[in-house]
Amino acid sequence: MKVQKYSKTVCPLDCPDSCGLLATVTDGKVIALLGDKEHPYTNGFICRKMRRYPQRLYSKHRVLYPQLRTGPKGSGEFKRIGWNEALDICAERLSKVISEHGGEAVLPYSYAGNMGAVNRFAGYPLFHKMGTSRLEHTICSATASAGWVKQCGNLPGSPPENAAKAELIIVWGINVKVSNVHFWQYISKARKNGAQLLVIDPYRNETAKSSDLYIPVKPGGDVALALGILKSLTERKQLDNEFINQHTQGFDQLHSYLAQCNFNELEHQSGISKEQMTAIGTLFSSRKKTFIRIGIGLTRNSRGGMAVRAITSLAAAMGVFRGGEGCGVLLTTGAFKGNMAALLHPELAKQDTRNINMIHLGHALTSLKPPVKALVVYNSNPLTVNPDGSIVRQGFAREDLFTIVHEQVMTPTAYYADILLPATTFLENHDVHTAYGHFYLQVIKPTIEPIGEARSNFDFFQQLATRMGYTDPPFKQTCGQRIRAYLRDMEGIPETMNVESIMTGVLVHSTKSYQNGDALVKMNGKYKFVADDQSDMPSIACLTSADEFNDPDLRSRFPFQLITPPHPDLLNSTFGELHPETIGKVLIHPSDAQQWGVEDGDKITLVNNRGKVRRIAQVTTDTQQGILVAEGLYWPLFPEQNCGRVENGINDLTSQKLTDMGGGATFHESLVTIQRSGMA
Ligand SMILES: Nc1nc2c(c(=O)[nH]1)N[C@H]1C(S)=C(S)[C@@H](COP(=O)(O)OP(=O)(O)OC[C@H]3O[C@@H](n4cnc5c(=O)[nH]c(N)nc54)[C@H](O)[C@@H]3O)O[C@H]1N2
Ligand SMILES: Nc1nc2c(c(=O)[nH]1)N[C@H]1C(S)=C(S)[C@@H](COP(=O)(O)OP(=O)(O)OC[C@H]3O[C@@H](n4cnc5c(=O)[nH]c(N)nc54)[C@H](O)[C@@H]3O)O[C@H]1N2
Ligand code: SF4
Ligand SMILES: [Mo]
Repeated sequence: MKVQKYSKTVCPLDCPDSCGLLATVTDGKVIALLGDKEHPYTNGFICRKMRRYPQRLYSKHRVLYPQLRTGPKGSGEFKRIGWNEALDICAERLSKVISEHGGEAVLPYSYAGNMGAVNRFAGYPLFHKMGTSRLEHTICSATASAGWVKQCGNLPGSPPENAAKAELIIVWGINVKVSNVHFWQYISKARKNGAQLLVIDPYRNETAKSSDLYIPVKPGGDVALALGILKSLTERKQLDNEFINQHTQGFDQLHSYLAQCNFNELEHQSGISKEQMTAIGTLFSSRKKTFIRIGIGLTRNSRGGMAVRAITSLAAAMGVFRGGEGCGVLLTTGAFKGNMAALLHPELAKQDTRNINMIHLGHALTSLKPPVKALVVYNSNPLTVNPDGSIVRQGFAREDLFTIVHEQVMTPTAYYADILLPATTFLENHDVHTAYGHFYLQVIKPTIEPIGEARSNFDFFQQLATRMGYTDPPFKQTCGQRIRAYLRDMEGIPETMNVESIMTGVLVHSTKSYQNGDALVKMNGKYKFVADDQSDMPSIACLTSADEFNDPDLRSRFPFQLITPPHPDLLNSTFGELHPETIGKVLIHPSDAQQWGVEDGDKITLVNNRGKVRRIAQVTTDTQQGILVAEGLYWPLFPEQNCGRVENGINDLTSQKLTDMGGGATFHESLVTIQRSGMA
């Protein structure tokens, strides 16, 4: 007879929704994943990617046991070894690098393949102890956060549920229907009651297609657009003066700046006419209950931090931060604040060591001095997700670089490992999950036994630390002990709960989920139009110039602006192995297609000074003239017969240039040109 059970867990992927899941387990195998009906935000449904997760769990691409490289770097030729031998080799090689070159010659590389707090940060205690170089985790939200903090301090984002009662919802630089699907339920509710949905994005994405008004801003043109709307509202005296007087400071300075700003320049930078800016302003001022959902997408360019600053300044001047029914501004929720030291154990570090921005991985592996001699990768697939891919590959191909990769599936990065180690998935783990798109927290227990010889990040790093001879207390902790230490004194936990009750797996709603206005009052704070920190950035939101897009030398060689947003089938590069033959599409405007002799369905090559990549042209007015859109970080395994594995991906075209704030990546600011197939 079959034994069937249902188990609650949480989606571990780097998605704002952090869904509550219900796993169906038959005879020890997960056969289905559904949305938890008792999780108010998940509301019983999940995205199509995650419904396919059981396929990924048991896929032939899963890494099942430790392996040692036998062929050339990148060949994927390995032999099976045992965990004991693997740990011995790792400890021996890392110790040798440290004794010959110092701890800073070791670079840990990780990101958010697993958002569980313990497993995400599991490597830190060991790397602190070893005195390795430190990776700056800037690839995703660092710019957005820096822009937010500059103007809003530690103000949390509004509860997404507020949007259900809004009269106007502005979706700014986020493809809600793809990358934040559960927010759509509140948009739908609001629209049933007559709300308007305004979408601001360089291309008509899935969300824009379902909107009432779509504004095709130029990539990086959001500062000019936000300031243009604000200028027109200021001139027509339609600001929320009461809110400005009570809850903000420094508006006069922005007001003077706006007065001398020229509409021609605002139009030029944003691509949006003064009339349209005025129309948006009218919509804004006529609907008191406005909710603004700001995406991270609009920050992945050289004006990205400033864009968040300009949009929040617009929101503050219109009193949207007042909160209350239907009102709010949400970038990330900031729902809980746990004891990070209990995860990272910085006290184990004897001294500060050098910082390496992950965006500069290519540089770090090829030309940094003193060089990186050992690399430990977990929770990430840098060969696909990191910008300037061809340089990153050059680094990974170095014979003198010792590379450990701890992975679930055979990713492009895994191919380049010297030692490849099998990682468990969240279904095999113990952990705790918070979210950046809602206000819930939940502890998860393993749903099934580990598959093959997979081990969690936590177990791997604890065992490696022991092998290295380290005996400090953090290396003797169990996973449960570390979760408890993190939860102790966490901000946002209701007084009626304690660590042990949370450990049972109940759903916890943050006490920090107040309205923005309340938050300002509770935190005794004000929205600061004039930032009071001492950085070299301008103190108010203002126009700045683009980096790559304004470079005349590059523009004359590479006439198209390329943006590279997510695809609904992938989560960054996760799930790539389920699409082994997909090279992905690139959207091109019909007039560009005609001028360049490109037809719908043609395989074209996108080229720039950094690399080239092939994509299938989709000729459509969903994009603007001069703007190419390549959705999805595909890593095709077998694109064409006899072609073998393809190494390059869309990030061969993106650069190691940094954003204006927070040291983030300019994923949506690359110039390229087109070659048709055969010309490549
Ligand atoms: N299906 C799916 N969901 C995902 C992901 C995924 O890969 N696939 N990734 C997850 C992760 S890690 C993250 S960080 C989030 C990211 O999610 P988002 O915050 O949505 O950010 P992006 O995905 O970079 O881009 C979103 C939108 O920003 C637009 N955009 C690009 N440049 C500009 C600009 O200059 N101005 C404006 N106004 N818009 C611009 C893009 O065209 C795109 O429509 O999504 C998460 N969810
Ligand atoms: N061009 C372009 N590039 C981008 C983006 C873009 O919009 N455009 N988006 C960027 C963004 S927002 C982000 S956040 C980054 C994301 O970059 P990454 O964090 O690298 O994200 P993924 O591609 O999802 O790769 C995560 C990997 O971790 C593995 N993994 C999952 N769980 C575990 C675990 O428990 N243990 C171990 N050892 N491994 C695990 C998965 O199998 C997967 O291969 O990509 C960035 N790259
Ligand atoms: S990827 Fe996002 S929407 Fe899909 S199940 Fe996970 S948290 Fe939910
Ligand atoms: Mo991200």
